[in-house]
Amino acid sequence: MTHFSAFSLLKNALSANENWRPQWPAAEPKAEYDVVIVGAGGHGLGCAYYLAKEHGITKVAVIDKGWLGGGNTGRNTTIIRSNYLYDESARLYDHAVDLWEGLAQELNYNIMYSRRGVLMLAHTVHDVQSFQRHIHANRLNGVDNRWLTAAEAKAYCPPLNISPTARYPVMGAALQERAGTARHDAVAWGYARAASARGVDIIQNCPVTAIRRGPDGAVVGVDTAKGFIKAKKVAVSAAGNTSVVMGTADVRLPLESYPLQALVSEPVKPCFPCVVMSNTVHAYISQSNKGELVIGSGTDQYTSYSQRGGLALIEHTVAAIVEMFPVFSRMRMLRMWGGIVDVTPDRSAILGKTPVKGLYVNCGWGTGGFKATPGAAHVLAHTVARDEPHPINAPFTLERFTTGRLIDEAAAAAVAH
Ligand code: FAD
Ligand code: PYC
Repeated sequence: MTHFSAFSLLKNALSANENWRPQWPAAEPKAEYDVVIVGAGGHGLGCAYYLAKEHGITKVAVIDKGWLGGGNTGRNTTIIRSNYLYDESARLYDHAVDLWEGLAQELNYNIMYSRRGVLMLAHTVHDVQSFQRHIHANRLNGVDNRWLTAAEAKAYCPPLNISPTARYPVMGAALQERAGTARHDAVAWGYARAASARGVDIIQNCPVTAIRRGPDGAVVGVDTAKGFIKAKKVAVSAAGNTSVVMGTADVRLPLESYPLQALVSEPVKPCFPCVVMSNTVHAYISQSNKGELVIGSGTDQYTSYSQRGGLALIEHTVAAIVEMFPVFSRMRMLRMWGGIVDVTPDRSAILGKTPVKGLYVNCGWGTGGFKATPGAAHVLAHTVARDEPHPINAPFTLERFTTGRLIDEAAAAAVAH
């Protein structure tokens, strides 16, 4: 693997950039692995990387039905933050933010992590109370978050319209300065390259059709489009398709899969310094390094596996964006797309062991799992390697839906998300 450095950039520039080696080889499945990971998104690839690096487990295959990063990892709007209400969530997402900060150096790959700050706008008295509660809870957990008045929010984000007569008047905002964005594809590519360099096989265009269990009920491997692959352990990290994959092992999960859409504008010069989210109107916006405004909305109202959403929702989102940022009213939109997000009843992830020996699951990230990528991957690797949860993911069990020990971020946010 070529090490990226000023020297290697210069050397390759002198040969017209024609001598770069492939970043990872295309692998064909072997007959057997210690661990098979279903899903080559950021979470699955990251898990493979940490299994190899921190636990010395390198007989690992990451298998994807399509191209790596082609699921939600490559479709998301890249917002990273850790301002969740509950202690369990704060620990998990802040662990991820800690890892994001050093990830480019760790992977020797420019993942373009940008600490540009995330502003969450309050438009109602209820929003004000809810965000202030979040701020207090976050600060008790050592997570940075502070309250801004409407004028302070405008000073932080000059294009924001704070007219009190607006349809969605801004009554203030919660600001997490440590939050920001990263380049989504680069996260998948960086983990893939680093995992492959440690011996992991990355197998693309190979759907896993079933998880196979032996006579004692334990996992014995996976059936795939390229034949059966024996495995001592299987970890499923298949986002919106998780319930389908896990169903083949007779494990039922409390998941619903919904389309979630986003869109980008034509590129313009840098004009938008941070990320702004408005949960109440289901619209959020940032500017990519290419200059496009990256805009997203809430989930569609119906379950689907179609990877595209309805136009009505996007129309509503764009109308809200134009009210909050009238300066963008003449921008042209370039393209829109959708991903399938896996939503749990309490809007928190399921990350850990399952009732089936040797089978692990990482799902239920819904609309918000990109920010968790390094943290989730790190604790999933720990769980798979040791067959016991890391203290950070210990509360994120499947059993909580029978014991009632929920981590109810849905109720905490008081918006559908
Ligand atoms: P994925 O990247 O989806 O990877 C799962 C992989 O499993 C896929 O590549 C898929 O092809 C593969 N797979 C599925 N079934 C099979 C099978 N049978 N066999 C083999 N492979 C299979 N989160 C944030 O934190 N911030 C955001 O701003 C944000 N914005 C979003 C905007 C949109 C439009 C969408 C759709 C999501 C957004 N999210 C956001 C959520 C985030 O993208 C996901 O939670 C996260 O990327 C999930 O990562 P993953 O690696 O688990 O899943
Ligand atoms: O979780 O911050 C988030 C998010 C923003 C857009 C989609 N998810």
